[in-house]
Amino acid sequence: MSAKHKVVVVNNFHPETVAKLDAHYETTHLWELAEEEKAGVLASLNGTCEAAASASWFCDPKIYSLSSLRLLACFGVGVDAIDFNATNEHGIKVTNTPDVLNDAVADLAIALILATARNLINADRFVREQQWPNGPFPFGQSLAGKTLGIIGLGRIGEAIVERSLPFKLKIAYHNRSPKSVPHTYYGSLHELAENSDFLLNMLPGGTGTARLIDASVFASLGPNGIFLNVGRGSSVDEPALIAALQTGQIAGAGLDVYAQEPQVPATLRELDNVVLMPHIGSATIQTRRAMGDLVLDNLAAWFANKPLLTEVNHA
Ligand code: NAP
Ligand code: 8YV
Repeated sequence: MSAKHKVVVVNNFHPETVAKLDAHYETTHLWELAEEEKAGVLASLNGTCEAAASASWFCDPKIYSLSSLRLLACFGVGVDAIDFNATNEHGIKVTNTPDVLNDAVADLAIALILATARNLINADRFVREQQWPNGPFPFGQSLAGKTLGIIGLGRIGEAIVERSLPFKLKIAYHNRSPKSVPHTYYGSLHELAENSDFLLNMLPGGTGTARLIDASVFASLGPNGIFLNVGRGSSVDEPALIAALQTGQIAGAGLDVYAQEPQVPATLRELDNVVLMPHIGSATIQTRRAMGDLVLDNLAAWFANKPLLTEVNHA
């Protein structure tokens, strides 16, 4: 029997997948080592270990000191935690887990649209706190005929559109360039915001999108507008969002992602016009399993000298 290939597992990104990695490979669990041990252990793997697996949204930069590393197989689609200067410099290929999570994330986006438009979380509290006998719950907003503006219409955005059309929402979007889709394109983020009832952010993180959605975008969205963020917290100026919610500059927000996860500012948590989720877009048993299997499939392809399934092209 041939020896198992070595794989460094950077963090405990999905215990079920990590167990499968442990079964298939000779693994080193980097996160279980003391900080002062890591450099020595990685140095001892030099020359015999060429692959690592990590969460895509957080990584340990010490992994780049493993100079024989050639593949970093990431769990997650948004690869904003990966240092592409380091991977390019060291000739490390990076894979991620696109598409298999589109449905779950799109479902959560729709849930946030409904929860904010119909004030569902407060309505639940209203019943539990026995407020109903004192009078009816305030009316919400209908979806039919309203415009959903999507910032970053890509794979997940398309899955959101597919779910939005049966709710009779009209679709508009802003990307850096228009796509061949039958939805209204706005070359300006502000124009999209002005023409949207629901403004949903699906942008990736990273320096290219940092704080792109700022106070001026919330001013354009206006006092009846609802902002939704299922992309990345880093692309939003969070203090500006909180100020817009506090002053009624926008009507409400539904958020799955934040600037400094898992920290959510108290000023946001105390507002009644927001629905807050703990970054659970892809968090279903089936989706996380599919993401993990894609990590395993990319590693298997690498060790079999076959083309990678989902390489991130980050020129
Ligand atoms: P995708 O297919 O690459 O879509 C992203 C879209 O954003 C692209 O269509 C791109 O179009 C547009 N875009 C990128 N930079 C832009 C910019 N500076 N200005 C305007 N538009 C820009 O990615 P995806 O698979 O849909 O995933 C999107 C993101 O969702 C991920 O990167 C991740 O951060 C986030 N995510 C969140 C969760 C969650 O649990 N909440 C789960 C999965 C993913 P152009 O290139 O034409 O501009
Ligand atoms: C998860 C995500 O939060 O894929 C992404 O970019 O943000 C989500 O799927 C993450 O991958 C969980 O580890």
